[in-house]
Amino acid sequence: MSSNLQDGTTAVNIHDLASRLIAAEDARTDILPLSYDVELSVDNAYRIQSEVLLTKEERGEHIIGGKLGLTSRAKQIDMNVDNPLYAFVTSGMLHDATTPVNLSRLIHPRVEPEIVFVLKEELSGPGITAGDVLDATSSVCAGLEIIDSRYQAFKFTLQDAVADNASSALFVLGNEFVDPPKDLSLLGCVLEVNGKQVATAAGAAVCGDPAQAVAWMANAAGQRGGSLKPGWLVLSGGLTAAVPLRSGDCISADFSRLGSVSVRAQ
Ligand code: 0L1
Ligand code: MG
Repeated sequence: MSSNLQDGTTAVNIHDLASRLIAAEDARTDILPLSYDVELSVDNAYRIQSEVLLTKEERGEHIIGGKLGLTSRAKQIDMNVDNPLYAFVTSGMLHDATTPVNLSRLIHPRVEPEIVFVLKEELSGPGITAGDVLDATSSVCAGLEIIDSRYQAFKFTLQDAVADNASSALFVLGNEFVDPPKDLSLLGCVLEVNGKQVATAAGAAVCGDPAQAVAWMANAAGQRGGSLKPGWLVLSGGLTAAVPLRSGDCISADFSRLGSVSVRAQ
């Protein structure tokens, strides 16, 4: 379904802009950000994101969860924004950690460690707190997200990133699913590339507390009529900067309490 909306002085065609992103993903070719020639509001960026997801659903994928991006204060300052952004993950993005990622499927992938929530109850904003998130969570586990912006050199505005479903591509999960600790901000993480330590972080890197990040998504999605569903996975945001995934790499993240998770590329 296509719709034309007035965005400031610029007519925005949601369907056509979503098609640019889908075409880039299909062709594994990076493109100029949409903001290069279109003025986009955040609301219209989320409409483009929905249209991108609709295309994936028409192709047989289904939404299995949510994800947050721009959750670190450093990244927010970089982008001159005060809030994270949210997007959704589909069945086609869940990658089996024992199978190497085929890099020919991707443009310029990067990997970041994330704490992943498994929900047992719906979270529907407004008014959701970090405590509500923990109550609605059956378990948490270690994850690695493989992001792959459709934009050249990962250069974009907040609106561009929202429209591009927050650079989503693939993600892998660890094997240990544990009851959510009361304070995820203290959870430690070590990121290694080919056995070499490249970054360390604590859960607090994610909006001060990853549960707070998930609460933010429930409230922000609630404003647009959405909610986080029981059974969904929620990738709460990268704990460290994302590192490039290159042929032959093995990237692993070791979390206190959650065990480790790794991904290889061929
Ligand atoms: O998952 C993420 O943190 C991605 C957020 C979108 C922007 C980016 O690609 O860094
Ligand atoms: Mg991420």
